[in-house]
Amino acid sequence: MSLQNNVAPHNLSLPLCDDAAKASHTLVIIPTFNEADNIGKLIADLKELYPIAVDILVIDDNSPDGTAGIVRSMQLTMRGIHLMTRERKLGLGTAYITGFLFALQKGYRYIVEMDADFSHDPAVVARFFDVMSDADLVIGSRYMNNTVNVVNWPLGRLILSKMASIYTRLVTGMPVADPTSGFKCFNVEVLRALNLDKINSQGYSFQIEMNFRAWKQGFIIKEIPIIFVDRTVGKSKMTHQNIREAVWMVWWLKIKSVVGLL
Ligand SMILES: Nc1nc2c(ncn2[C@@H]2O[C@H](COP(=O)(O)OP(=O)(O)O)[C@@H](O)[C@H]2O)c(=O)[nH]1
Ligand SMILES: [Mg+2]
Repeated sequence: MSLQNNVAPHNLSLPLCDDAAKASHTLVIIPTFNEADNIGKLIADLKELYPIAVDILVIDDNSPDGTAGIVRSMQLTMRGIHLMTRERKLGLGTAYITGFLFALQKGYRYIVEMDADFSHDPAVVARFFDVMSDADLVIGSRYMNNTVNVVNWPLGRLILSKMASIYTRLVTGMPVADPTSGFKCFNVEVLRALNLDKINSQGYSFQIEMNFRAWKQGFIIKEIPIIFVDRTVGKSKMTHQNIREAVWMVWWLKIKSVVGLL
């Protein structure tokens, strides 16, 4: 893994940055694999909306389409853009864990997860903060109040996602309408409290596992409604393996919590 910010990955004893100004900032983490046609516009949009309040960290897995090069060129003209590159496609979960460790080391207070493909509207980032004062984790939810706010997904994928939400709630009891959503905002205290080294899941399970562990530790989770729009550029990287993993992972999490081994 090459780290452009000299960060040691997976080192949970990293000291917190004591720069008070920095600690009030928000870091938006964007994992990327072959997002060259999206990443430039997304960074530009975020920086236009939040020129100072938001820093950006892109975790790129050596995308063959040159995603990282686009980020590097934007770093020349814009502040607050960080890039970490990894040798190969290593999965969404480890990408986020790497980003969380960076956020902890640098002393960010709020950490946002966001996809690169414009399924998540950059304007919603500000809305997370309407709720962050009353919550430790805010999830951008497609399925609040028995509605479905998803645009342009094939019906099969929509049914699968909605069923996964119901299944997760039934098995775990966690009161979250959209547990697989990848658009969310953590207070840094949640990341500090969770044992990030224990989290091995990828894809959808990763989102479920983060929510479950936070919930079990007593952190307050709230949801805000979002409209999820399917990507118009590039391809989905989620696999059947990601779906299978989520099916057993919810049981694994439930059993571990029941026997006190979470
Ligand atoms: N760094 C990294 N990013 C990934 C990986 N898999 C997916 N992503 C990124 O994670 C985000 C969500 O993936 P996407 O394929 O859009 O998932 P979908 O919306 O569920 O179809 C996108 O920004 C992807 O580029 C991975 O293995 N490594
Ligand atoms: Mg997507």
